Amino acid sequence: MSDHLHAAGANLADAFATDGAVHLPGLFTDWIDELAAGVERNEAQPSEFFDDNGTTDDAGRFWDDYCNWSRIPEFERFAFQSGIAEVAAGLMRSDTVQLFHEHVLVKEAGAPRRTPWHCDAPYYFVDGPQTVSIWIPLDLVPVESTLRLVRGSHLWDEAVHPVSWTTGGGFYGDDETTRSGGFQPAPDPDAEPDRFEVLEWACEPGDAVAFHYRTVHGARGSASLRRAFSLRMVGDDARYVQRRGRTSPPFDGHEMVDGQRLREDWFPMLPVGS
Ligand SMILES: O=C(O)CCC(=O)C(=O)O
Repeated sequence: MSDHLHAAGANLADAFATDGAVHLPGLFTDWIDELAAGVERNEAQPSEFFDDNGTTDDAGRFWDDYCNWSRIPEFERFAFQSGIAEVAAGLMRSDTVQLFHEHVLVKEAGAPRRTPWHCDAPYYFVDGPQTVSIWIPLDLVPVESTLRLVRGSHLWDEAVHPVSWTTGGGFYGDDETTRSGGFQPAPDPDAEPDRFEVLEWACEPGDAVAFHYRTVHGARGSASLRRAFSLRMVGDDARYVQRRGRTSPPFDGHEMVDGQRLREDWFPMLPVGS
């Protein structure tokens, strides 16, 4: 697996730096069953963060949950034993890789619900040039329902204003949906194809799409079951950032302050180069 990455390592890291997203075919094929068992366990034993995003209709739910790796052994094994940290280190060009959290996103067959265009960084209390989420579909994903990413958007001066996925209102409790406070409204890349280039790859189960926390992304609904496991990691230069409102995940009582590295007892270092 690492051989695959090493073979194209420098090119991939260059593409990640320029585009803010890369497709890594077949990287985790050996881990599909393990991750699928974890997703099943997660659904049977949801956390307080489990959310069906308002999709209660029979057409197919879009549910998500996160921050469960320490109680779901399949997720913990994947984070520490799959070699994913090696991949993250290579892409971020970082010596260290720290686990932020994992996120499961499931669109049941027929789920009409889109994933709105957004970028993750403003929802998080950590930021920096070296960040990466690695999104791993566990099912065949046609291009119509795959993750869609705006090429180069991680380099924009203003991040996209964070909003609630269910209400569309300002995530920090603000009502602004227009440009303000260092944010810009979410783009509509389909309406302006000359302005925005969308990267989107049909995926086999076990492929991976790696993207920067500032890369704007979204997805359409899904005609077929689309289970995805996303592991969020940070590198050497990522630091705690005090946001102007709540964050997602919240991690209540963390006691970190602006400029600190994430505390290692909550956000463990992952093995790199072992
Ligand atoms: O799976 C999706 O539809 C969206 C994934 C996503 O937003 C993420 O992993 O940050």
